[in-house]
Order: sequence, then structure tokens, then C-alpha cells
Amino acid sequence: DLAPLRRALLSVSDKTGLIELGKALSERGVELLSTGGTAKALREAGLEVRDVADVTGFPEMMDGRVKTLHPMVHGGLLALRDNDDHVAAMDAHGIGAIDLLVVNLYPFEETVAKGADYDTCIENIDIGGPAMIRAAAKNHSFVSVVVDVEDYAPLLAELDANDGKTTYAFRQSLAQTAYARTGAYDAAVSGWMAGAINVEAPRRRAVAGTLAQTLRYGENPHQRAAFYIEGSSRPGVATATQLQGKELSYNNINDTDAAFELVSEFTPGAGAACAIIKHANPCGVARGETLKDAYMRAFDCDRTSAFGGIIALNQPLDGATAEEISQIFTEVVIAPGADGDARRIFEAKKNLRLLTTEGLADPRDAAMMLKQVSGGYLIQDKDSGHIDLSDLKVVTKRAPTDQEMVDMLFAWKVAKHVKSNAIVYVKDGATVGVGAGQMSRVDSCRIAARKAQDMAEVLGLPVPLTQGSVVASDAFFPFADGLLTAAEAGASAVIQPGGSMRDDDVISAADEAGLAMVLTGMRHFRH
Ligand code: 93A
Repeated sequence: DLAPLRRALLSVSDKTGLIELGKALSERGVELLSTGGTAKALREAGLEVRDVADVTGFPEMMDGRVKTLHPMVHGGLLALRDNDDHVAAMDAHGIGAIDLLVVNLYPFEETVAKGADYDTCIENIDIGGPAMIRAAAKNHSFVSVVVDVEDYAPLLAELDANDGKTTYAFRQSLAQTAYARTGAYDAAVSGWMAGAINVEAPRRRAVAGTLAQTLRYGENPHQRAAFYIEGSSRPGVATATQLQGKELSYNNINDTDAAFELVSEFTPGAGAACAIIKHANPCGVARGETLKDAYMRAFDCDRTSAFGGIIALNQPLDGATAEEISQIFTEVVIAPGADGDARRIFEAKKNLRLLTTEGLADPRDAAMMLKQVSGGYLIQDKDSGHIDLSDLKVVTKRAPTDQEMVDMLFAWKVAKHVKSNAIVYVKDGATVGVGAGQMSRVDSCRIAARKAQDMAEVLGLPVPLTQGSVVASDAFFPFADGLLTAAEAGASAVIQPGGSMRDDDVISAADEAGLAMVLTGMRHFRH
């Protein structure tokens, strides 16, 4: 199964590591062929290299659109070395076998990410590269194909371990990577085009990702799992730097994402904010005078659940906040930075994972969300819906006070990140009761109020913090019962989308209970 490596074709846009690879191959007696820019770089480094144009007998033409698309190249990649007909064809046409192909493609994804115009993006669609990659990968019985700079070192190690040859298993694994690369490349092109020509539901859609991490297991230990990234530069769990702690688990990544997306709703300029997440739902979210204050107020919403939680901060972690967080067991802290004091304090907590990002996520970013169902997947826009004061419609006799208004907008932002049915009680810029993931809205209202009562006992308060709070509901109240439960718990104002057949009943109930209520006209289901 060992295949010799006598001749290599190198054609790379990203020239990282190229010279080292070229040298290492030359030293091992491998003949080098290359396209224009790659050949030039190799030659400048003093390496001997033959131009592909010399092999094909055709100059590179049409701005490089046609350089390797030729039987001298594709015959050399595709010929079966143990097939008499193929060998005869090679002899008849003077085609030399190519045993190694090293290609990295025109940077299409990066060109799109830079916001280039349509024509520039089109020009950056590589045609010859993917054609060669697919040919070489098909012929992995004899040919090695490398599409990632990270595979240069493993290739050389493979050659050294096998007397200058490659094993079948190695070539097979390279071929699998190669097809994923060309598949991902075309997925990127097609995805970009869907946006550029504004097709909402293209008849075919491809998704792709690059392995970031194999995970020890999935949601449960008997489930296999891995983390794939799309290559975006958006601040978030996929692009964060882990400064310390054990490897992130599947659930950690999911919860950290939920925490960071939630805290990113709160611009740092308007003050510190903290979100604590358990099982993808917030068990405390608060603003504070300081970051430490925000954390402590978030913690006081549900101290029991916060144990072993995931914490997200909207400002760089400082020493005082780190000290306070260290008082209990926390799985992950994610923040847009961490100062020296904070890092020193956390160093003693070996298991605590600390992640830093470059800033916060933009909650209004356009993005697509995928959800798998058996046999397919659903795709939708990310919920980047937002409301302003001017969108709110007061429907009760009593209008909300300014403080109620501020708290309602806060509660509404939190509710967007709570699994439906979501009910969020807020007082003075801090959640004081969260009801999540219930099948009935009234149950979410009760659970959130009940949790506030429990916390009143823990904190030694005469009355639960829901007294004088506001309440947000992610979708309309189908009946007055949920609203009345909130009123009993002490809520004085309500924010909800409205739109129920029984809105009139709900509004009358609110008036009778002396509540102020505003309608957003927007729903935030989350499942
Ligand atoms: O324009 S292409 O699609 N036409 C081709 O025939 C072709 N062959 C290789 N682009 C082609 N390539 C790409 O050129 C490679 O995939 C690589 O990204 C790039 C290397 O060009 P250079 O060696 O001139 O820098």
C-alpha cells in the first residue's frame, strides 16, 4: 500500500510554510511543478521548480483562469499506475505521474468576509484548484492531496516514517479532508450567491464547517460529539481565547454561547452587566454600578441554580469581580478581556475555564440558524429583532413610570434569551425571577414567582423581590391567568407582545389589578 513520491504539484494562494515544504520535498528528491506565483516564490527561495505551463505546453491565460486545466495535469493526477491502459495512455501522450498535490484555493471566503464587490468575489472562485483536488483525491490509491497548511508537517512526518513513501490510510484520510474542503468551498460560494441574489429559500443549500475540537462526549457521556466552526470573526464562543481551565465540553460550549449572546444585549457604555446561565437558560441577569455589583445582583436572583453555572460579562473581568466569582464553583467565565489581577485570582481555580473575546457580539447581526430534525434541518434568520421605546404601546389606564419602563425593556431583552414559555420578573435592573421552558405560560409565571419566594428566604427578606417588579412575557398571554399570577406575586407592570384573541380580557384584568401594561408587537419564542 505504500506509494512513492517522485513528483509534486504545488499551487497555493496562501504561501505560508510553502518554502519550508518545497525545501523539505526537494531534499527528499521530489521534483517540483508549480503555477505562476507559487513557482516564483519557490524560485526566489533558490529552489528548482518546473512551470506547469512548461508541462502543459500552454501559457497560463485569461488572467489565470486557465492554468492547470489540462490533460497533462489531470492525466498525471488521475492515471491508475497499475492499469496497463492508463500507463499506455501516459506513455503515448508523454504524461508524467503526479504523486502529490498541494493546493490551497483562491481565498473566496476571506474575499466575501472583507465585503468585496460582486465581480471581485466571482473572480475569487477557484476552478482549477478544486478540479485538481477532486482528481487527486479520487486517485488516493496512488496520490496524496494536501489542502491545509496544517497538513504540511504530518506529510513530512509520514514520508520520514515510511522511507519517502506514503501509506494508503494516510492518503485516504487526506482525500476525505480534500473533499470536505471542496464541498465547503462550494457551500460558501452558493451561500454567498443566495444572499447576493436574494433568494430566500434556495432549492439546494449546503452547509460546511471546520473541526475546532473533538469533544469528550455530547450532551451525555454515551453520545459522541465534535465542535465545528464556520470561520467567522464575530466575537463569541467559537472565536474566544481560552486562558485557563479544562477543555470545554459540549454543554459548556452551548451554555457559554447562550450566556455571551445574552450579555451582549447590554452595551458596556450603559454600564456593567452580568448573565449567569444554567442549561442554556439564565438563572440571573443584572446590571450594576460595577462589574462585581452586576455579578452579585445576578447571583442573588437564584443562588441555588447559579452553582456550577456559566458567567458572561459585558466588560473585561477585574480582580474584585474575579474574587467574588471565586467564592463558589463556576464552570466557565467569558468576558471581553481579563486584567492581571483577575487572571492571578483565577489561576488558583484550576478547573475554572476563562475565555476572553475581542469585544461583544452584535445582537443585530444577520446570521442564519440551523436546527436539525429527523431527516432534514430547519433554517431561519437569527432572532435579531429589537424594539425601541417608540415601538411600545401602552394599553392600560395606568401608564408605566420611567423606572418601570427601563426595567421592562431590560426584562424584554432577557426574555428573548429564555426558552419558551419565558417569564422574567425584573426589579431595578436585575432579574428577580425567571420561569423557563414550561409548556404552559401560567406555570412559568408561577415557577418564577415561587423561585423569588425561595430566594427571599435565603436572603432573609420580609417579602420576595417580585414585590414592585415588572414582568416580561416572550409571547402573548392567551388568558388572564398568567398575568394575574404575576400581579399576585407583586408585579406592577407588564411587557408582552399582545395579539391574543383575548387581549381585551387580559387588558381589563390588568386594569382591574392596577397594572401598567405595554405591548411590543414582537414575539421572542426560543426553543
Ligand atoms: O483560475 S483558476 O481557477 N484556474 C486554474 O486553472 C487554476 N489552477 C490552479 N485557478 C487555478 N489555480 C489556483 O491558483 C490554485 O488553487 C491556487 O489557489 C492558485 C495559485 O496560483 P499562483 O501559483 O499563481 O499563486
